[in-house]
Amino acid sequence: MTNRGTRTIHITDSAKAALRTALAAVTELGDAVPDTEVDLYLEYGAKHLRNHLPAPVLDTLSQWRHTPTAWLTLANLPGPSEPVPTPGDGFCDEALLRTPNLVHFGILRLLGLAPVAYRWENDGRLIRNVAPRAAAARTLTSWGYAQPLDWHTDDSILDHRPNADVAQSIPHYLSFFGMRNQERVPTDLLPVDTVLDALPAGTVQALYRPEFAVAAPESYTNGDSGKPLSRNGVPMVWTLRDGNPALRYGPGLLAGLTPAAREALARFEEVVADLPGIPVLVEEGGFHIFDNRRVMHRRVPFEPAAEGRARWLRRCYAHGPAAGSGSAP
Ligand SMILES: O=C(O)CCC(=O)C(=O)O
Ligand SMILES: [Fe+2]
Repeated sequence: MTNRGTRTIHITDSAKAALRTALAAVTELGDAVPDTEVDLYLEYGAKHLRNHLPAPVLDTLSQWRHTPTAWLTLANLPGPSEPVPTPGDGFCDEALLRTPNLVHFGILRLLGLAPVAYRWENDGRLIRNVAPRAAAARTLTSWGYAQPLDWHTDDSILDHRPNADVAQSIPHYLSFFGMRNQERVPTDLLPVDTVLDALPAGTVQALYRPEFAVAAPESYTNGDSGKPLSRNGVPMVWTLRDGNPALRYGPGLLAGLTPAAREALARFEEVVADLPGIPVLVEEGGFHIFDNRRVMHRRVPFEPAAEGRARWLRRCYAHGPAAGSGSAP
């Protein structure tokens, strides 16, 4: 499958090889893993990417900081120096993943974004291994695989307001590094403006009103205390500072608090069910980022490849620069 409708930036084999060699020689990390010293990964990853990615690629990444597109895909980046099997229980030894971590965090730094973790999700770790876990097969989480993950945005229960504390805010971006995807299962994207264009004006207006309640997703049920379990009186749609419409939505998680809100939610769900979306295939060595407010995403059910070889994406949430600051860090 090709990434239809999206432009993938393909890194040349020679740039990939030079980057791999440079990242393998990084000595400054010591025993640091991203959860202990993320700044080192951001800094040294970005430094070597600046030295080895072709100039047009660096230009595209730096332009993106000023005019971020709703998603961006890169292909042919270096993975681990030795093959690492897909973890079967959701976690793995980060020390084996220095190269992909330097690439992943280095790109986030070049894009002017800050990685984010929530203490009640994924053991509070920055990187989520989006990989099948037999015990979670039927769950509606990124460890599940036997059920569809229908159109949603992540962490829609969190605060959407631009000045909210980052630790309590809806993640601005989902970034992925592809470890393997031989099953060729895409992540489908659906832009919010496509959805709003397909709805009557009155429905759109109702979605902007703070007349909805939102509940926590399944991935929150085993978290630490401090996690929010519901939020009342919020809009489903709001406007970002750059004028783009933003959305919070998860199947079964939203409820209208007024008849108009309930009607708008029902219309929204009817329309969304019929919209096709755009498949993006994150392959081995691929990097993919999308705006969790400007697009919804979904994943079809799939049959994982043999143990250790199953689809494995590494996901990290990220936030843009502080609201109103205008420039990236
Ligand atoms: O498996 C995927 O492609 C996406 C899973 C997902 O919804 C997520 O990681 O938030
Ligand atoms: Fe998701």
